[in-house]
Amino acid sequence: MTKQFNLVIKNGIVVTSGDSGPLDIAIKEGKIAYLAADIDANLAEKVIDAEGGYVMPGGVDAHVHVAQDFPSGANGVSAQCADNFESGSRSAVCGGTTTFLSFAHQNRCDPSILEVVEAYDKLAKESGSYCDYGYHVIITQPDIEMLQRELPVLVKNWGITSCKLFMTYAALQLRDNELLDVMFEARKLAITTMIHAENGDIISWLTDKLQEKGMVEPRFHAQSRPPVVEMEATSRAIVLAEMIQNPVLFVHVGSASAAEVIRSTQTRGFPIYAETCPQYLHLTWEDLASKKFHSPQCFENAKLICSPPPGPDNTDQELLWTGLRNGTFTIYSSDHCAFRYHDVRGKALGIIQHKESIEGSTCPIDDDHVHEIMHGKTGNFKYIPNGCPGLETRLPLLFNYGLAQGRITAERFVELTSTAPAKLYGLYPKKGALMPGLSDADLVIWYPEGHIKPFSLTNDHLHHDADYSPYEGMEFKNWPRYTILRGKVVWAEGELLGSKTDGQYQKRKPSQLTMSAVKTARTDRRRVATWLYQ
Ligand code: DUC
Ligand code: ZN
Ligand code: ZN
Repeated sequence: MTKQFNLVIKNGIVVTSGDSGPLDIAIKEGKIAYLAADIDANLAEKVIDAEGGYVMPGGVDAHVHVAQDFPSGANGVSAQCADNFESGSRSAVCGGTTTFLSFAHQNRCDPSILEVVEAYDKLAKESGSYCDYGYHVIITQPDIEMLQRELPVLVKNWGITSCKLFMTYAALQLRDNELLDVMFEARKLAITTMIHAENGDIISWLTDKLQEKGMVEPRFHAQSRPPVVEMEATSRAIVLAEMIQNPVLFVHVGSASAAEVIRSTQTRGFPIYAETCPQYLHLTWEDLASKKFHSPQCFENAKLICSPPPGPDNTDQELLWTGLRNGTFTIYSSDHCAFRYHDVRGKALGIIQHKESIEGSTCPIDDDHVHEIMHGKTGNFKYIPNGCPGLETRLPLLFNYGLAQGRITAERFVELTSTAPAKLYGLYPKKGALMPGLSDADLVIWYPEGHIKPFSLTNDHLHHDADYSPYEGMEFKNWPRYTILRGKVVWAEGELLGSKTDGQYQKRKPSQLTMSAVKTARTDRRRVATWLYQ
């Protein structure tokens, strides 16, 4: 006899961004069907006993880099992400994430962002995905005619309703007038503008000064970008955004001073959104300068290089935790941007390109030579690709160090990791919610407290293709026990059950958070170019 439900989850503490309580969940045809205090197990083909553990909407990681090349320092060699769609998504589901958004990256030589998206989509289709996924676009060549022609198609045909702009990196950086050009076009279509806010000119100037002084080891990367660099760019982008009334989202906010500017703008009433990431809550300059690795000079410190860098000490960390609690931060994402350490197109570029810049292009750049080259060398931070792995550890870190330590509530955990990113990027309520009939049955179920023996993380626990994690050695007392994607159990008690044909591309709607802001006309003539919209 056909059963009424495909799956019932019993005895869990169900948590949404608004409420939590002891409820059972019934799933039918990939959707949440029913939530009730006691659902009869006989009605289901399969039953999972959550044994008192938390049951939450699956993680939505809104900031992930997979299958992406990054223009890099010398000889035209680009850095390459450690993960493609297959390995990135595999690692996602093993860490409780059921949807991620990654970046289709326009290089300056690409005249069409639609072609960039088509090529990126081909990579996704070729490799397959264990979880659902969607794309943002990175715009580096904002030709206005191209934007006016292609952005509407991007929204209509692809459901891509967000773009990322850079205020740093020579190959990516937009001038203020170019930022305005994109924001102006994006606003017309309710496309969410994501800003990488660091002042590229200050960074280049400080980098040259550090090089002149011979301060080139990986640890000096952070000195080339002190927090004021992020704070200045954040303030400038807010001025631009407010002048044309286009709400923006600041990605990977790493410093308390940038968070303060964001907070005060929000308090003034202009809607600004912000994201922070695990690296800013768990790493500091001190980690980059030896605490984690052998010595301050050690090239291994390159493993922790990301942009913006983490703050100087844990004062910033505490203020960022406050920002997660008080709403300054709308979302918490991984910014998973993994480069293999032992890889000629990964972190090893920091040694290889440094050597080439000194000796000419005689350096062998094949994998056989990487270990040899890296032995005992310090390299140069300016050639090291910026980014760290973190897709699989994103939820466990916030669970163990945020929720379990009382820094955030369970409801806020769900809001930051799932509901708010779904709302911000047009996936809600299909994703990020447990609404009967409306929401996909994407779930993460945690172990009940004390159920697993605390363990110290090693890279062997993880399922990405990176050869390290910045969080190796940290203690975990809980981890996702089950991950469920549209009703299918894809991860269960340490076993990967899903397949790379499970994931589906997600066409997105406009943001639910920024839309209301776009409709609110303000009249402060000191800040707003009101005539633009008359
Ligand atoms: N920005 C990102 O979003 N990820 C890694 C590197 C960077 O600069
Ligand atoms: Zn960035
Ligand atoms: Zn990123």
